[in-house]
Amino acid sequence: MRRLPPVLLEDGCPRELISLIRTVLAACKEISFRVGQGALSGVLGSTLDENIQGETQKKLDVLTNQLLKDILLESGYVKAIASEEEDFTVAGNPDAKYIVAFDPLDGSSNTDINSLVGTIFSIMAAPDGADPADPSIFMQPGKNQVAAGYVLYGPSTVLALTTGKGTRFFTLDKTHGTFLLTEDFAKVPEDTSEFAINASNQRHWQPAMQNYINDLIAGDTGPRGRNFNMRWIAAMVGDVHRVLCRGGIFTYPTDTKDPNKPNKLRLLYEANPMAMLIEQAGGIASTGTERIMDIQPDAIHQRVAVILGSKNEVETCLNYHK
Ligand code: AFP
Repeated sequence: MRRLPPVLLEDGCPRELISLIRTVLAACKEISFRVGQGALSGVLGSTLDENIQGETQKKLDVLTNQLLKDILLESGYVKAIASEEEDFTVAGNPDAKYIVAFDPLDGSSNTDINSLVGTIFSIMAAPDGADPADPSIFMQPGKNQVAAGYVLYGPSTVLALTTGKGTRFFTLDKTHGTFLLTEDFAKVPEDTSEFAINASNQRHWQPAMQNYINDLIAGDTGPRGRNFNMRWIAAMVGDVHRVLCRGGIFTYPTDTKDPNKPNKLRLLYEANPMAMLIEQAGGIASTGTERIMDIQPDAIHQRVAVILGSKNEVETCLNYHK
């Protein structure tokens, strides 16, 4: 089986970018080990702190953030980082070419129940001569990403990666500590009978999403004329992985549950990297009104509505929003 660096070299990926991706993955291997140790390493449960977004931090949120932050900043390959668990961006090497935004442990509420979690990352080029301490270097649309991926810590540890030449899966060979190519050019099936949404929020959705989901649930008794199944992992990384593997539609739509927080998922380190992986596998990623990767960000922790997955099903959902 082919290892990650030669695969990326064949794609013509710049050596410095490959080194940066390998640096991210070095941290992910350590995270995979710590997550796998579970209760044995005393890392389950919550801290007493909240992050800037008012969410209680799990011990593993703090630990994985520190791991990624230290290894990236020490590597010299990054000009700056932005993390879900950092209030502000952190400056790195002024001479480095790249900036990295990441969610160190997506779905961390799953840690205590031994369910799926993952690390999501997005890499962009820093503007020439930019000040590493200037957060505006991250205010670039997702279409500027040069690489995006996640590492899913499940029964096996799987990397989904794109550098703009398709989406590939690599599986961590834990004996040798190497990521081996296990699926070249993943393709999201265009049609699906599976949807993923937190249905407990139904009464708070906008009418378009209410109508779309009602029609899915009506199945062969409704206008769709066929039955749909539902899945919800409560970790975007797990839900998106399923969509990449066998198709589906995943959405976290706008809702009115908390007027101060109409959207849940973060643009820079959740929606954008997942959108690039999905588009590179032939799917669609939209907010309901625009392509996610076209959004011009205005804040590091900006949130957006997300509708992504199988092309024909996402288009059907978007028609309800017109
Ligand atoms: P955490 O990382 O705080 O657990 O949040 C995960 C997440 O942002 C995303 O990965 C899930 O799709 C979504 O939240 C789950 O949200 P619900 O709490 O509504 O199930």
